[in-house]
Amino acid sequence: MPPVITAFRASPDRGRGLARDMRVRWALEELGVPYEVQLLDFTDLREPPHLARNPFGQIPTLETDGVTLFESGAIILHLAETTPGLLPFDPVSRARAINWMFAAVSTVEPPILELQTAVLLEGQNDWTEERLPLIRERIHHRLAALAARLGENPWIDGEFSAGDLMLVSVMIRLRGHDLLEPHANLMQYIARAEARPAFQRAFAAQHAVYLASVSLGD
Ligand code: GTB
Repeated sequence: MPPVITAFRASPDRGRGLARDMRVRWALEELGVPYEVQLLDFTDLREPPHLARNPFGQIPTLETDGVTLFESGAIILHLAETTPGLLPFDPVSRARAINWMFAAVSTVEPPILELQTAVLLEGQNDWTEERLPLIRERIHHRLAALAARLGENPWIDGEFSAGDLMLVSVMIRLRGHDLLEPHANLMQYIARAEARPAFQRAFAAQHAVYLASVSLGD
Protein backbone atom coordinates (compact mmCIF):
# COMPACT_ATOMS: atom_id res chain seq x y z
CA MET A 1 0.00 0.00 0.00
CA PRO A 2 1.40 3.47 -0.86
CA PRO A 3 2.12 5.95 1.94
CA VAL A 4 -0.84 8.11 2.90
CA ILE A 5 -0.39 11.73 3.92
CA THR A 6 -2.98 14.14 5.28
CA ALA A 7 -3.63 17.63 3.92
CA PHE A 8 -6.31 20.33 4.12
CA ARG A 9 -9.28 19.84 1.81
CA ALA A 10 -9.51 23.65 1.60
CA SER A 11 -6.14 25.09 2.54
CA PRO A 12 -6.28 28.61 3.99
CA ASP A 13 -3.26 29.49 1.85
CA ARG A 14 -5.46 29.11 -1.27
CA GLY A 15 -3.16 26.59 -2.91
CA ARG A 16 0.01 28.70 -2.69
CA GLY A 17 2.01 25.76 -1.37
CA LEU A 18 2.53 27.26 2.10
CA ALA A 19 0.82 24.56 4.16
CA ARG A 20 3.23 21.90 5.36
CA ASP A 21 1.87 19.04 3.30
CA MET A 22 3.69 20.78 0.41
CA ARG A 23 7.14 19.91 1.77
CA VAL A 24 6.14 16.27 2.33
CA ARG A 25 4.66 16.01 -1.17
CA TRP A 26 7.87 17.56 -2.54
CA ALA A 27 10.03 15.00 -0.69
CA LEU A 28 7.89 12.11 -1.95
CA GLU A 29 8.16 13.46 -5.50
CA GLU A 30 11.95 13.85 -5.20
CA LEU A 31 12.17 10.23 -4.02
CA GLY A 32 9.83 8.96 -6.72
CA VAL A 33 7.49 7.41 -4.14
CA PRO A 34 3.82 7.29 -5.21
CA TYR A 35 1.51 8.41 -2.41
CA GLU A 36 -2.11 8.95 -1.51
CA VAL A 37 -3.60 11.98 0.16
CA GLN A 38 -6.36 11.93 2.74
CA LEU A 39 -8.04 15.33 2.66
CA LEU A 40 -9.34 16.71 5.93
CA ASP A 41 -11.74 19.46 6.84
CA PHE A 42 -10.84 21.64 9.83
CA THR A 43 -13.49 19.83 11.89
CA ASP A 44 -11.76 16.48 11.16
CA LEU A 45 -8.54 17.73 12.78
CA ARG A 46 -10.04 17.55 16.28
CA GLU A 47 -11.74 14.17 15.81
CA PRO A 48 -10.34 10.96 17.36
CA PRO A 49 -9.19 9.36 14.07
CA HIS A 50 -6.93 12.32 13.32
CA LEU A 51 -5.87 12.88 16.94
CA ALA A 52 -4.67 9.27 16.88
CA ARG A 53 -2.37 10.25 14.00
CA ASN A 54 -1.29 13.56 15.52
CA PRO A 55 -2.17 14.46 19.13
CA PHE A 56 -1.92 18.16 18.23
CA GLY A 57 -4.57 17.78 15.53
CA GLN A 58 -2.48 19.19 12.71
CA ILE A 59 -1.51 18.24 9.18
CA PRO A 60 0.62 16.77 7.69
CA THR A 61 0.86 13.19 8.89
CA LEU A 62 2.28 10.14 7.17
CA GLU A 63 1.12 6.53 7.44
CA THR A 64 3.48 4.04 5.87
CA ASP A 65 4.59 0.48 6.52
CA GLY A 66 3.00 0.27 9.94
CA VAL A 67 4.30 3.60 11.20
CA THR A 68 2.29 6.78 11.69
CA LEU A 69 4.24 10.00 11.97
CA PHE A 70 3.54 13.69 12.42
CA GLU A 71 5.94 16.70 12.28
CA SER A 72 6.93 17.49 8.72
CA GLY A 73 10.65 17.33 9.60
CA ALA A 74 10.35 13.85 11.14
CA ILE A 75 8.26 12.66 8.21
CA ILE A 76 10.79 13.86 5.65
CA LEU A 77 13.70 12.45 7.65
CA HIS A 78 11.97 9.06 7.77
CA LEU A 79 11.23 9.12 4.05
CA ALA A 80 14.80 10.18 3.24
CA GLU A 81 16.24 7.46 5.47
CA THR A 82 14.11 4.70 3.97
CA THR A 83 14.36 5.67 0.29
CA PRO A 84 17.59 6.89 -1.31
CA GLY A 85 17.65 10.26 -3.02
CA LEU A 86 17.52 13.02 -0.42
CA LEU A 87 20.42 12.19 1.92
CA PRO A 88 24.04 11.45 0.97
CA PHE A 89 25.33 7.92 1.71
CA ASP A 90 28.60 9.13 3.22
CA PRO A 91 27.91 9.37 7.01
CA VAL A 92 29.58 12.75 7.47
CA SER A 93 27.74 14.40 4.56
CA ARG A 94 24.54 12.70 5.70
CA ALA A 95 24.89 14.10 9.23
CA ARG A 96 25.46 17.56 7.78
CA ALA A 97 22.38 17.35 5.57
CA ILE A 98 20.30 16.33 8.61
CA ASN A 99 21.92 19.21 10.50
CA TRP A 100 20.45 21.59 7.89
CA MET A 101 17.02 19.98 8.20
CA PHE A 102 17.03 20.77 11.92
CA ALA A 103 18.43 24.25 11.30
CA ALA A 104 15.51 24.89 8.96
CA VAL A 105 12.79 23.93 11.44
CA SER A 106 14.35 25.02 14.70
CA THR A 107 16.44 28.08 13.81
CA VAL A 108 15.16 29.58 10.54
CA GLU A 109 11.45 28.79 10.71
CA PRO A 110 10.54 30.09 14.22
CA PRO A 111 10.99 33.83 13.54
CA ILE A 112 9.21 33.39 10.19
CA LEU A 113 6.25 31.84 12.00
CA GLU A 114 6.37 34.66 14.52
CA LEU A 115 6.01 37.15 11.67
CA GLN A 116 3.06 35.28 10.18
CA THR A 117 1.37 35.06 13.58
CA ALA A 118 1.96 38.76 14.26
CA VAL A 119 0.56 39.79 10.88
CA LEU A 120 -2.23 37.29 10.28
CA LEU A 121 -3.49 36.46 13.76
CA GLU A 122 -2.47 39.33 16.01
CA GLY A 123 -2.46 42.22 13.52
CA GLN A 124 -5.28 44.04 15.34
CA ASN A 125 -3.25 44.55 18.53
CA ASP A 126 -1.88 48.03 19.14
CA TRP A 127 1.58 46.61 19.94
CA THR A 128 1.91 44.88 16.55
CA GLU A 129 3.32 48.02 14.92
CA GLU A 130 6.08 48.13 17.54
CA ARG A 131 6.78 44.41 17.44
CA LEU A 132 7.10 43.90 13.69
CA PRO A 133 10.51 45.60 13.28
CA LEU A 134 11.93 43.37 16.03
CA ILE A 135 10.68 40.20 14.36
CA ARG A 136 11.85 41.38 10.94
CA GLU A 137 15.30 42.05 12.41
CA ARG A 138 15.48 38.51 13.81
CA ILE A 139 14.56 37.07 10.40
CA HIS A 140 17.08 39.35 8.71
CA HIS A 141 19.87 37.99 10.93
CA ARG A 142 18.97 34.40 10.09
CA LEU A 143 18.77 35.11 6.36
CA ALA A 144 22.04 37.04 6.35
CA ALA A 145 23.82 34.11 8.03
CA LEU A 146 22.30 31.65 5.61
CA ALA A 147 23.15 33.83 2.60
CA ALA A 148 26.75 34.13 3.80
CA ARG A 149 27.07 30.35 4.16
CA LEU A 150 25.40 29.60 0.83
CA GLY A 151 27.58 32.07 -1.07
CA GLU A 152 27.53 31.25 -4.77
CA ASN A 153 26.97 27.51 -4.22
CA PRO A 154 23.89 26.01 -5.84
CA TRP A 155 22.89 24.10 -2.67
CA ILE A 156 23.70 24.56 1.01
CA ASP A 157 26.16 21.67 1.39
CA GLY A 158 27.10 19.73 -1.73
CA GLU A 159 24.35 17.96 -3.68
CA PHE A 160 20.68 18.90 -3.28
CA SER A 161 19.41 17.21 -0.10
CA ALA A 162 16.55 17.13 2.38
CA GLY A 163 18.38 20.03 4.06
CA ASP A 164 17.80 22.24 1.01
CA LEU A 165 14.22 21.02 0.73
CA MET A 166 13.49 22.08 4.30
CA LEU A 167 15.34 25.40 4.10
CA VAL A 168 13.54 26.42 0.91
CA SER A 169 10.19 25.22 2.31
CA VAL A 170 10.47 27.55 5.29
CA MET A 171 11.78 30.53 3.30
CA ILE A 172 9.02 30.53 0.68
CA ARG A 173 6.68 31.70 3.41
CA LEU A 174 8.49 35.05 3.31
CA ARG A 175 7.08 36.00 -0.08
CA GLY A 176 5.58 39.45 0.00
CA HIS A 177 7.47 40.54 3.12
CA ASP A 178 10.50 42.18 1.36
CA LEU A 179 12.90 40.22 3.54
CA LEU A 180 14.43 37.93 0.92
CA GLU A 181 15.08 40.68 -1.62
CA PRO A 182 18.37 41.96 -0.07
CA HIS A 183 19.84 38.46 -0.57
CA ALA A 184 20.10 37.80 -4.30
CA ASN A 185 21.73 34.41 -3.74
CA LEU A 186 18.87 33.25 -1.51
CA MET A 187 16.34 34.38 -4.12
CA GLN A 188 18.25 32.39 -6.76
CA TYR A 189 18.51 29.41 -4.39
CA ILE A 190 14.74 29.37 -3.93
CA ALA A 191 14.12 29.79 -7.67
CA ARG A 192 16.53 26.92 -8.40
CA ALA A 193 14.67 24.67 -5.97
CA GLU A 194 11.25 25.67 -7.28
CA ALA A 195 12.37 24.86 -10.83
CA ARG A 196 12.94 21.23 -9.86
CA PRO A 197 10.39 18.96 -11.54
CA ALA A 198 9.57 17.33 -8.19
CA PHE A 199 8.72 20.71 -6.68
CA GLN A 200 6.54 21.56 -9.67
CA ARG A 201 4.64 18.26 -9.44
CA ALA A 202 4.08 18.69 -5.69
CA PHE A 203 2.96 22.29 -6.14
CA ALA A 204 0.53 21.33 -8.93
CA ALA A 205 -0.93 18.51 -6.84
CA GLN A 206 -1.69 20.66 -3.80
CA HIS A 207 -2.95 23.49 -6.04
CA ALA A 208 -5.35 21.07 -7.76
CA VAL A 209 -6.81 20.21 -4.33
CA TYR A 210 -7.46 23.89 -3.69
CA LEU A 211 -9.07 24.39 -7.11
CA ALA A 212 -11.32 21.39 -6.50
CA SER A 213 -12.37 22.80 -3.12
CA VAL A 214 -13.27 26.12 -4.75
CA SER A 215 -15.29 24.47 -7.50
CA LEU A 216 -17.21 22.56 -4.82
CA GLY A 217 -18.04 25.91 -3.20
CA ASP A 218 -15.98 25.39 -0.03
N1 GTB B 1 5.54 21.53 13.46
C1 GTB B 1 4.47 20.96 12.66
C2 GTB B 1 5.05 20.40 11.36
O1 GTB B 1 6.12 20.84 10.92
O2 GTB B 1 4.44 19.48 10.79
C3 GTB B 1 3.44 22.07 12.41
C4 GTB B 1 2.23 21.57 11.67
C5 GTB B 1 1.25 22.70 11.40
O3 GTB B 1 1.40 23.84 11.86
N2 GTB B 1 0.19 22.37 10.65
C6 GTB B 1 -0.82 23.35 10.32
C7 GTB B 1 -2.16 22.88 10.86
O4 GTB B 1 -2.49 21.73 10.78
C8 GTB B 1 -0.94 23.44 8.81
S1 GTB B 1 0.48 24.09 8.04
N3 GTB B 1 -2.92 23.82 11.40
C9 GTB B 1 -4.24 23.52 11.88
C10 GTB B 1 -4.34 23.65 13.36
O5 GTB B 1 -3.32 23.83 14.04
O6 GTB B 1 -5.49 23.60 13.82
C11 GTB B 1 0.43 25.76 8.72
C12 GTB B 1 -0.15 26.71 7.76
C13 GTB B 1 -1.46 27.06 7.83
C14 GTB B 1 -1.95 28.03 6.99
C15 GTB B 1 -1.10 28.63 6.10
N4 GTB B 1 -1.57 29.66 5.24
O7 GTB B 1 -2.76 29.90 5.18
O8 GTB B 1 -0.75 30.31 4.59
C16 GTB B 1 0.20 28.28 6.02
C17 GTB B 1 0.66 27.32 6.87
